[in-house]
Amino acid sequence: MTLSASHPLMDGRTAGSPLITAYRGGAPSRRPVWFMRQAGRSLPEYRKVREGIGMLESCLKPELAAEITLQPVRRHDVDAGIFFSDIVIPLRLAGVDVDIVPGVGPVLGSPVRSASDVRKLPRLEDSALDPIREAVALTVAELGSTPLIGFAGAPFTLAAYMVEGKPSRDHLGPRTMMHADPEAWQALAAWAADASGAFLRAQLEAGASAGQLFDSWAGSLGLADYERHVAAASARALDHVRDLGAPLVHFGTGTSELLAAMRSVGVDVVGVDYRLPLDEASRRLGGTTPLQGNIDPALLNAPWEVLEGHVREVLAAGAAAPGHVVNLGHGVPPETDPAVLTRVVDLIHSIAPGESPL
Ligand code: 1CP
Repeated sequence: MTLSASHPLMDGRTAGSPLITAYRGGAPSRRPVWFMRQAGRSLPEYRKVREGIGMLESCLKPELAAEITLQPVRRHDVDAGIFFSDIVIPLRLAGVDVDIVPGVGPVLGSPVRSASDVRKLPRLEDSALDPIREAVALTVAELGSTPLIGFAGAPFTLAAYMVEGKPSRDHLGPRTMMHADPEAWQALAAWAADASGAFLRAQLEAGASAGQLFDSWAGSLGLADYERHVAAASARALDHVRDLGAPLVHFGTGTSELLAAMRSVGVDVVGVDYRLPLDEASRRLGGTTPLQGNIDPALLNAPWEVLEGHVREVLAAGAAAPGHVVNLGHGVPPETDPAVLTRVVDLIHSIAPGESPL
């Protein structure tokens, strides 16, 4: 199957945009930039519309989710919207008892610790994804020629919450399970892959022009564990959407040693965190893969001259790759001054593609 003729990627709206052009390794008309977590607490207009509404509830109100997705695009002139949702939304839509607790993060009523817990997981029904489709359709109608990026959590990162029942530092639960009870692990990873795959497919079919798989916590895995116990499930999540032909991005943090393995699950673009310069990341990938990243979020709070110097270095290092979409090395910290983000976007757009940033 492919996307419908009226989809933004097919009807001429976004296929030639700077973002999609760079994701496909072409020559964009300006340097594309967007920020992970560009929607959210750094914006006063976000805090205002979220007042008194729970995080997951706000994701399931289509008008509100569309409005929050659009806020940073209007404010910063970024080259993409990222759909306002969360990686645990497919769990909630399947009927899993999960909530996002303010100041904590995703919390499950019953952690998934055994093969029998996995067997009890409910199926995600296709119709449950309707609020997501509706929110995406409202968003892309407003975005016009600016592409929307859809996303989903990779099975390991989702399982990190499902096994522990809450955020953790070292993700010991899932890392123990993959060795101690590999069958239960495989079943859990397959369940998560199918839930995330269906969530991403709903967004792409409804109008998103690219998809990003977030394996935020993959960096807690060694390469051997990633290849043996995790990569196949991430590939399975993406198998749900490959036929649509939209560019696919894979991102994690602390993944400097995993970049090639993360590419080999079958993606067009690799997202790099702030730890590894992009020229070195590109070298590790044989110079053939477009990259996304990797301004250090810590520097958003540094004096402008320091931040500007760093941004210019990121642009210079990114020239080593066959395509570069500028982003942060992880999400926007909530205390970031939004005016600084706008200024970073203006700086990046002021340096023509091909012009030396240094
Ligand atoms: O009330 C709030 O504002 C809660 C903060 C918040 C927001 C704004 C959470 C809770 N999720 C989100 C939205 C969100 N989550 C987006 C869309 C908006 C955007 O990027 O502009 C996306 C892409 C995510 C994805 C997500 N959720 C990831 C992967 C990206 C990453 O940051 O690594 C992860 C790991 C989550 C889990 C999650 N959701 C929320 C929190 C605080 C966390 C992390 C908790 C932890 O383990 O430390």
